[in-house]
This record gives sequence, C-alpha cells and structure tokens, in this order.
Amino acid sequence: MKYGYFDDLQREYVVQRPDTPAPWVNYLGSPEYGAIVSNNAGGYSFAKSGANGRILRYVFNQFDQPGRYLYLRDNASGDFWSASWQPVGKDLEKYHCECRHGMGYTRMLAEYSGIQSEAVYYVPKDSAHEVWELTVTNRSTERRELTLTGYAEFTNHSNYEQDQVNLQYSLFISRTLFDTNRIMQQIHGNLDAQAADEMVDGKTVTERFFGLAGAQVASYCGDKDAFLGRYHTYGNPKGVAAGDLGNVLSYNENSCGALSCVVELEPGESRTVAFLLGMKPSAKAAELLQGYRNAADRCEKELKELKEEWYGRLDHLRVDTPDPAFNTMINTWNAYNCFITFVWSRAASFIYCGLRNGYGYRDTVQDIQGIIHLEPEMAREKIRFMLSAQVDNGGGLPLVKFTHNPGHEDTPDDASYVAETGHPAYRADDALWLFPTVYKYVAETGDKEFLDQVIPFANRDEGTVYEHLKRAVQFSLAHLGPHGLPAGLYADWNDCLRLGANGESTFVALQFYYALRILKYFAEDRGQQEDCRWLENELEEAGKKIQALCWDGDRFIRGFTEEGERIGAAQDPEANLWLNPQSWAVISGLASEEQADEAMRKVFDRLNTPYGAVLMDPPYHAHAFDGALAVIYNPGTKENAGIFSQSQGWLILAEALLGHGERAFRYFTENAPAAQNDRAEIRRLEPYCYGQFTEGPASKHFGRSQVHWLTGTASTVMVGCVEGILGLRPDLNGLRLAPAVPKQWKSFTMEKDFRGRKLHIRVENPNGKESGFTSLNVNGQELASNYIPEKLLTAENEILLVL
Ligand code: IFM
Repeated sequence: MKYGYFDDLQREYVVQRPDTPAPWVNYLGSPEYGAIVSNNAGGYSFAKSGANGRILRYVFNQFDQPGRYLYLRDNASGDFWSASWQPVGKDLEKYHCECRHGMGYTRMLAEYSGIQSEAVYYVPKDSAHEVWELTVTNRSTERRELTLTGYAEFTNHSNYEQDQVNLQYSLFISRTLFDTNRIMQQIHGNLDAQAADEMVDGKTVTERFFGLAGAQVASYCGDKDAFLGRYHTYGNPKGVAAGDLGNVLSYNENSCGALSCVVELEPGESRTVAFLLGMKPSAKAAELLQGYRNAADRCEKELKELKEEWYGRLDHLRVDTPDPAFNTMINTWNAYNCFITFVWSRAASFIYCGLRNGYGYRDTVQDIQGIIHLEPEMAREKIRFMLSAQVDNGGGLPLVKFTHNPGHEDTPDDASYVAETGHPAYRADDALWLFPTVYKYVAETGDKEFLDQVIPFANRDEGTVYEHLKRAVQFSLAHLGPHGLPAGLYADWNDCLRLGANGESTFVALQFYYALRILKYFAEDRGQQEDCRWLENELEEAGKKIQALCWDGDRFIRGFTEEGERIGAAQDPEANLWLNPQSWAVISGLASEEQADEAMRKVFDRLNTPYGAVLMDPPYHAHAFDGALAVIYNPGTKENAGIFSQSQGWLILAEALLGHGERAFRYFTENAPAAQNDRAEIRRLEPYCYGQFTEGPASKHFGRSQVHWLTGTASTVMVGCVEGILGLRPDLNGLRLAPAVPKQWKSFTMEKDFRGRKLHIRVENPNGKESGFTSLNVNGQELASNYIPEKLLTAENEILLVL
C-alpha cells in the first residue's frame, strides 16, 4: 500500500494519505534550535539540547500528540478543522490534504468547505526560532469570516524529565503573560528581581514566546487546561469551538501559547499570517515579530535561503541511474538522512526521547562518513572534535558530552566519568572507526596536511592526527585477549556482545587489520620507514592469527567468549552464522578470494531475506553465553537476529568490492526505504529515511522497520552505494572508478565535485556486465586503467568509463 510519492524535482516526499501507519516526520533547524514535525503536525522542539532545552512538549508512546496545531473556524457555521488532518481529523471524503516534507521545511496543504490552507513549518537559516506560516484562501463563491488559531504546548521545565515526571515542582514554576501579539511563558519568573550573580540554586528566569505576525490578536490563552476545556481533546478544544480563547493565563498550571485572529476573505482572496515560537525575552520577541509584519514576503525569502543551503550541499553529487529509488536516495533522502544523523546523532527523534546528552564515539565517527563526499569541510571539523575525544591511551571516550572540554575530561578509568555518563569501561572498537573516516576525508579532499594537524587528547597531552591514529592501534595492541586477538571489552560494534578483557572479537580483529593497512598506507606516503616496518610486521601477525583462529571452513566466526569458547561456529545450536565478520573480512582486505566467495555466498543463502540479511541466525533463546546480551530481545529483533540495517551498508560495500553488482544492488533494494514505498504498510516507517533495524523472519512482524532516522545505517548505506555500487573511490593521489551495478544497467551518469573540480562522468555498460573495465577516457585521453590521477584533471572534466 502506498501513502505518498517522491517529488524529486522539489526534493519533497508527498504524503497523500494522512493516516500513515506511524507518524512520518521531518527535521527542521540546526544545532542551535531543533524541531521535529510529523505529517500530522505532531512533534517537539528544543534549543541546543533535547534533554535540557525542551520548549515544545510531546508525549511519547501516544498518538503523535501534541504538536504545532493550526485551527481554522468558519465563524458563520461554527465548523472548525485543522491545517493538518489531525488533531481535528475531519472526514477524508470532505477534507483533502497533502503533506510535503522537504529539505528543512514541511508544508501542509488542505482544502475543506471551500477554504484552502497552506501551513509551512521551518526554522530560518542561522536562527533560533521557528516559523509556522499559514496562508488561507477562499475558494468558495461567498465572503467568509474565519478565526485562525495557533496552539503551542510549552513544557513547564526545559529539562525533559523534570517536565514529565517531577510535577510537584515543575507545575509551580511556570506562568504566562500576554503582551500585544504574543504569549510569554516564564519559568522561574519569580527570580526576575535577582541579578545573574545572585541566582538562586543556580537558576535564572527562562522566557519563551509564542507570537503572531501579520494580523491582530483577537483572543489568547496561556493555560492548556483552559484552552482545551475539561474532558476535551486537541481535536475539539473549547476555545477553538467557541471562536474565543477567553484571554486566560496560567499560574501554577500547564502553560501553553494559543493565539487567535479573525480574517475576512472575499472569494478568491488569500491572507498570510505567521506564528513564531522560540526562547527569547519579551522585547526581543517583539522585535522579531515586527520583522514578520509582511509575513508572506519574509517567509518566502527565508524558505528560498533554506532551500539554497540544502540544495547547495546535496548537489555536490548527482546521479542519474536507471533506478528511480536509488536516485532519490542518493541525491536527496539518504544524503539528507546522513546530515540529520550527523547533526543530531542519537539525541532526538520519536524513539530517542532526547535524553542522551552527548555523542556516542563510534556512532558519530561513523556518521561523519556519510557526508564526506558532500561537505568535506563540515566533516573535517567533526573529525577534529572526535579526535579531541580520544583518550591519550588511544581509546575513544564511549560518550562524548555535548559540553566536551578537550584536554580536561575524565575517562572510563575515572569513577567520576562512569558516574556521570553511565559508561563503565572502554569499548573495543570506538577509536578504530577513525581509520575509515580519516582515510575517506583525506582521500576525498587530498588534504594530506590534515595528518599533521595537532589536536589535544581528551584527558591530557596532544598529538598530530597521525599520532592519534597510531595511538588507536596501540590501544588495540594493549588490549589483546588470550589468543592474541583484540579483546571485545565492554562491547565491540555490537552493544549486545560483552566479551570482556578475555573474550575476543573477530569484528574488531578485522577492523584492526583494516586500521593497520590504512596507517601503513599513510606511513608509506609520508616516508615513515620505521612505522612502515612496524606496521608490516603487525599486519602479518594479525593476518596469520585471524586466519588461523577465525576461519571455520566456510565462514568467519564471531569471536571467543571469556571462557575461550568459539562464537558463531558451524556446529553451534544458535547464532552459528554472523553477518558482520563475513562482510568485514572482505572490507578489511583479509579474506582470500575463495574465502570471500564462500562466506558471502553463505550470507546470501542463509541470512538474506526479502528485507535484507539478518545479523545472525538462528536467534538466541536457550543457548546464549553470559555476554550474549542479545537474548534479552524478542527473536528477530535488533541484535537478536533482526535485520540490522547498518550492516546492510557493509554488505553492499563488500559485494561491490568483489565486483558483484547484482548482489550489491539487491541488498540495497531489499532495505532501501524508497524501494518499499509501495508496501509502506509493512515497513511502517517513513519511506524516505532509514531505520535502525527491520524485524527478521523470527518476528511476528517480519518486514516491519523500527527506530527511524537516527541510525548509522544512513552513513554505511551511503558509503556502500557511493564507493561500492557507483564505484567512486578516491585515494591520496586521484580517483578510481569501479562501479558494481546490475547487469541490466546500460548506462548512467554522475555529476561530482572533486577537489574543487567538476567531474561529468558517464558509465556505459554495452555488454551487460556487473563490474570491470574496458576503457576510460578523460577529456579525450584514453587511460590504461580505471584510475584517474589527480594531475590529469582540469576545472571541468568529461569522463567516459566503459565497463
Ligand atoms: O553499534 C551500535 C550503536 O552504537 C548503537 N546502536 C546499536 C548498534 C549495534 O549494537
């Protein structure tokens, strides 16, 4: 079943049926001011931190309420409805609507009883407030008088938990005031006589506003209960039904901002007003509102700026292949998902309730990879930040606080860090993610000097980027298990594998192998002979051990328990085949051709499903060892044999590296949101963003996806598609073109910005191959291989690759 379609020209997803199987949301704003809005206007917003800067309230595990509600009332008939289908929820036979989620904005169009409405929600570029622009048009043949009402439900406290659970306190610190065109909410307003240096108990006054521009306020309400009326709902608020909000303010009640205005429209006439919301004192709010007097013009300008910013980012790579779902994901939605994940990490969605007050090391370092080909400078700054969160022993801080202070942080070795973050120990993989990320940045940009930049460590000391990478390798060497493989510590990539100091992880061993190769490549380029010799020896040593200990004839095992038992061996009754060690054996470069073929075939035969490959099989139930925490999940779910979508990216990449275009593309299609638009009722999540996992065959809801938007899947699949399927593989000195595509793709094109130059690439596939090289022509010159040295490139480049 289909609920909408992709409008690729506008870079919008258009929800045509509003009764979607789950709230389908969009992200607005920037790290300064974040907002989430669903196709029925549900959602919340926050300044800087979802945990401590919460402005709009949202009730999780509910029916997507409350939200940014705009009500329209026909004053002649008394009938009322909302600019989004919910919360009033008019009969869809009479109420026609669509919701267009775009890049940084969401537009709701509705037509009911001869009135057309268009609500646009956005956060202007570089701003810390949100705008709800509402345009109403009279499509009937009579003069109409309408009351338009905006409703924003403030939290009573900026801290999400205080607002939700500590009501004996938070109810009694909030109050609202009204002035001309705005409701002001004050939290701790009674402290207004205190100077900042006399703050009581560390608290100051917090002021939020909800204001109206472009029309006069006819009535207002600052008290949620008074607005709704006892035993009413958001679908029939008393004040909206009456056409008069009663001018009530809150004092020791739940605060809200509700403002109404009255507009009269001749047939065909339109009127635009704007509701503004944010955290500002009254005078500043008044000034801001003044700027929106001519609401339509101001909003048009701001939306244009937003689009230009987003299009500018996304246009650094444009592809045109025979597959529309692939195009829409790579050109727009997967790319957008990568930026959203890059910015919000795992902080705020409808599943992450906004409590996590920092960056997970591995998540963020991986998230960066998804935007390197689009915004390398933005990526570089975050890489620097994450390097500054690496401890001087080479390990990563499991959680990097939003208030991170490089050089002065405690570490998992300090009780204070453990108490503050809840992370009791190092994880084996964190700093190893730096290798693919730093490599991709340097290769994309050619910025080799980056390796010489000096960056502090989290706790003390500083070193060049190259030194940081060396220490990451040294961390693994200092934490080897009894067989000499890297220990699994508190976790490897899999949060549900607690292998400890004596258990060992094949995944980390393969990452380590990959890390050694990258560092050696850098060392060779820099002429660091001693390091080259050291790394060569380590590589040989690691390679031998992994081969001897982890290859089980037709698969790589997952590792060893603390008791020395093998995990993921063929004869194990449960979890006897794991996905990641197979794909990473290929990505790391360790697997021989025969091993790669065998292991990847096993994955395809045993783990693959119509929705992607499960993380392992069979699920844990009766045979989980002590550190196999996955058993806490229902079978077919998350790490317990769910289709963990992030791993699909590595699978796509691994198959593509092997030249298996058919399989790589199949894995993309099975789990790509856009490719499932026609069966959205099964997938349930938004058809335009990734989820953390899809329920596997062992679940009652096989095919249903979960945990929308904020997932490492965005970046791994992006890398799998860009480096893998499209075959865009830069290195220090140029660019290799090695696509791995479905045989039936006859040709495709790519427009890529590369190191300040434009590449216009056409790939032809006259003989129906999956990969390979017949010829490469760059600006009229035939090259001997599929590699383009940077020195051959000019400002504009015409490139033709024949497979
Ligand atoms: O790798 C982790 C990630 O850090 C958080 N979500 C689950 C993944 C797999 O366990």
